[in-house]
Amino acid sequence: MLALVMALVVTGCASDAPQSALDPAGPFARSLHNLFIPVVWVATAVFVVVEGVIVYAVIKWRRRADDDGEVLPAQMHGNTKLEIGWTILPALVLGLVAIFTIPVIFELNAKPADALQVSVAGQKYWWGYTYGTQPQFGITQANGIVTANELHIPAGQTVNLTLTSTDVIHSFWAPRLNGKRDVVPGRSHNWLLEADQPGVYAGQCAEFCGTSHANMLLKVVAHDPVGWTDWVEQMQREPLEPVSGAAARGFALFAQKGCSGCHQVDGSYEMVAPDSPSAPNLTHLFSRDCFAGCIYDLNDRNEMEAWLRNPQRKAGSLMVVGALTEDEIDDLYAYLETLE
Ligand code: HEC
Ligand SMILES: [Cu+2]
Repeated sequence: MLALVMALVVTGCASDAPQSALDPAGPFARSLHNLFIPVVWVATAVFVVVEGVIVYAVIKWRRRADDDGEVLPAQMHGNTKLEIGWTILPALVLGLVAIFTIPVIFELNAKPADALQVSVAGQKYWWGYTYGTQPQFGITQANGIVTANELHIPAGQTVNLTLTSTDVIHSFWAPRLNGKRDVVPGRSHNWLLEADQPGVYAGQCAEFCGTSHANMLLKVVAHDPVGWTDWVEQMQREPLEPVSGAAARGFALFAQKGCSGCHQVDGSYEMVAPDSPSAPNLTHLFSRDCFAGCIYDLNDRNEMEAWLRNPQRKAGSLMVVGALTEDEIDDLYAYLETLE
């Protein structure tokens, strides 16, 4: 029993956990944390008092060895004072918790107009992000910025996410920056994020959404002001269509093999087939570090080639392609690499 408890306790600990709500890195996550910790202590106090009384009673009034059981203890039913007491006391405790909780609910549901606005689309099994034109954040391009899986934000600034889904219910969760928010088809939910410091913050889909739910990770990349300007500039640059060599062959294959039926590349391939599953916009694929729900390393060429060979290596993936030869894969890779 003790070994089991110890095992549970030990698996609950990691000194370098990248995705811990107990290590808040921004004001919204901190508000939740500041609520969570005192409530845990209140709950602990209640637990100790209630369990203490139970253990005391069980020991004090246990059946003794010399008790033959012939004389029953006094039988009683109900104690009005006690029952009123243990109804009112928990109500008071919960009322106290509510006093601190309610302002945080309002804080987390605010929709600050001066925040960076990003639309987030949860889909099987990846995250799509669209930033509309917002000159105050450097985004001047008429069609904004579209990217996937990695959400880039300026550090120290409030970001207002608008969450939508076209398939099933997902949940957006970047624990060090805020709690979870459901992403529900037919509805639009708001959620705030803010990171104090530049850095990379891990997250994931937190609502079971199908076979590859566990492979639907995300990353929030918070930039310092210079890094943010650079990123925005890179995202607004239109990639050049390759004119010769492997990349040009890959560019042609991108249409021939049906990739352009699902994937958009701004300026080159802009019409996806109406019945295709929604797929990540690849215009600036190589501005990212991870792909396919952030489970593969984009800087590892082998991972990308393995993906093109068999996108079903991610269970339940909605990417379906016919068999490609190794030469075709090399050419496609050469083209994808130009999308930075
Ligand atoms: C039937 C639609 C469809 C076709 C056709 C298709 N893809 Fe995909 N692709 C997807 C979907 C959906 C994903 C996201 C999968 C996931 O993460 O679960 C994806 C993901 C990707 C990614 C990773 C992008 C990212 O940022 O996560 C790359 C790269 C990619 N596809 C390249 C290609 C290439 C090259 C072809 C043509 C050989 C192709 N795709 C054909 C639907 C498609
Ligand atoms: Cu999901």
